[in-house]
Amino acid sequence: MNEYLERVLADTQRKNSNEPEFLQAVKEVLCTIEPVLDVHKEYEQNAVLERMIEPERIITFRVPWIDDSGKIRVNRGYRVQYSSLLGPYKGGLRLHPSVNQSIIKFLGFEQIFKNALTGLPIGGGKGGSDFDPKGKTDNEIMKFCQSFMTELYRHIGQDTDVPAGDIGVGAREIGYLFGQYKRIKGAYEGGVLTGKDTVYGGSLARKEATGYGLIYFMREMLNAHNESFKGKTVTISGAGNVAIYACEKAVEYGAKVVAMSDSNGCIYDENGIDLDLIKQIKEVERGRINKYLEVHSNARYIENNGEFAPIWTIKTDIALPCATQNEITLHDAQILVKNGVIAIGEGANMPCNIDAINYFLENKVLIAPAKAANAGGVAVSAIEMSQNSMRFYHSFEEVDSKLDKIMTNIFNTTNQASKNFGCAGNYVAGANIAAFQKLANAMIAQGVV
Ligand code: NDP
Ligand code: 2IT
Repeated sequence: MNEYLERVLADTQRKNSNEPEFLQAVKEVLCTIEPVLDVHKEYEQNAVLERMIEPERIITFRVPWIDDSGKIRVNRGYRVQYSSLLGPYKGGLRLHPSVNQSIIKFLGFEQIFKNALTGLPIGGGKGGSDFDPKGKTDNEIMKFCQSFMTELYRHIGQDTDVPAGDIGVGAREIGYLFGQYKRIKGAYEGGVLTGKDTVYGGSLARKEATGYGLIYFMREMLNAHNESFKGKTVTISGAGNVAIYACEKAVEYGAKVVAMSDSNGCIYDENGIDLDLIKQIKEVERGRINKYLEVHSNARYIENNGEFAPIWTIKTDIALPCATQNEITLHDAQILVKNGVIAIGEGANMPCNIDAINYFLENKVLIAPAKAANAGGVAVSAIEMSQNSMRFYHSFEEVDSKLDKIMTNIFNTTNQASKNFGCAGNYVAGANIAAFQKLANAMIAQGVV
């Protein structure tokens, strides 16, 4: 690393020493952009990195709500408005007990790069709460969402900040949040949230977008290396929104998905996962994945032992981490490589830690990096915003074909950047470099603000 990068990294570490996930995300970017900074001295002269790393604004707030037994509960809410360089702040809301400022900041930081890669007019932000949706009734989810929005509403708007879903937030939660926003504002601002149900303003293909987009990106990446999904074995962690639709499209392209998981354990079905059953268990019943065995007794269930995720010990050609951050460690990467993995597709945000990424790169495993590969969700969110502004809807096929073009374009941009800066085939560096340059140039153009 050059002197500028080292100084910025040291400053960031000093100021955020209690935020490990945030520091990890920053470090991953800083480790890859040196070739750009060597050529473009104006970035250092304009303090581009210092400004890019510091969020424009962080909002934290109290979220009190009353559970079904009448007890008062209190959670902490967050919205990090990271960067408005390219458009309104845009990014999801995560509801999970692990949520804290470090996690929301890492997600917000990555979001600004991802959104830049889409080529659409969206800045970056992220939010959420340490509220645990597991085991809560519909009524409790609604109470929480209404209280959360009663504070958040004053900070968002269709031209300022547009939240959407992430872990624990899907169409049900977005509906409760939207209803409360509309009630407080007394106006129908359709584009203030995305991921809405299609009955009242959501976009067709938003639900499928992140998973399908991941597979479109990987199709291009594999193709560039004379490979494809056809006949390949695939394992997918998670069984949520991203995992389910990645599975659907991978199977459509001729792959055999043999394993999926949730936070308790994974199922292995050598006949190929029955995705309709997974959708029934996860999207309809909101149950645990081991229910799969009640229908397919031939399948195996391997419970998490607490330390390593069992899914990465299963032999596979392609692994798609689609659950959460840091789910693939160096230990997991070593097993995957030993078992002959050829490609990793990051459906989740920051699912591979830095040691795992380096190990994959050293062993010539292709990596589709999260900031590029899972950008399909936010891209269709931006298309949802444009439909809300037009007061007009596209068909499923229209949105899906726009998504395919955007993902193909992101692959081409990423690939080209990796070639231009001497790291051909390293798409982690390519994505960081392409996004960084776009943000840096916009920042210089807009002056010191
Ligand atoms: P969902 O809530 O729909 O599903 C999350 C899945 O991951 C569940 O199966 C869940 O299991 C599992 N999971 C969550 N947290 C953990 C954990 N700490 N340890 C183990 N397993 C866990 O979320 P999404 O599918 O929407 O999101 C998955 C990932 O994709 C996240 O990293 C998110 O940031 C990223 N992403 C999402 C996008 C979107 O459009 N939704 C867009 C781009 C990225 P369990 O039910 O047991 O908790
Ligand atoms: O991480 C992500 O890109 C998302 N959770 C989706 C964000 C969005 O605004 O659709």
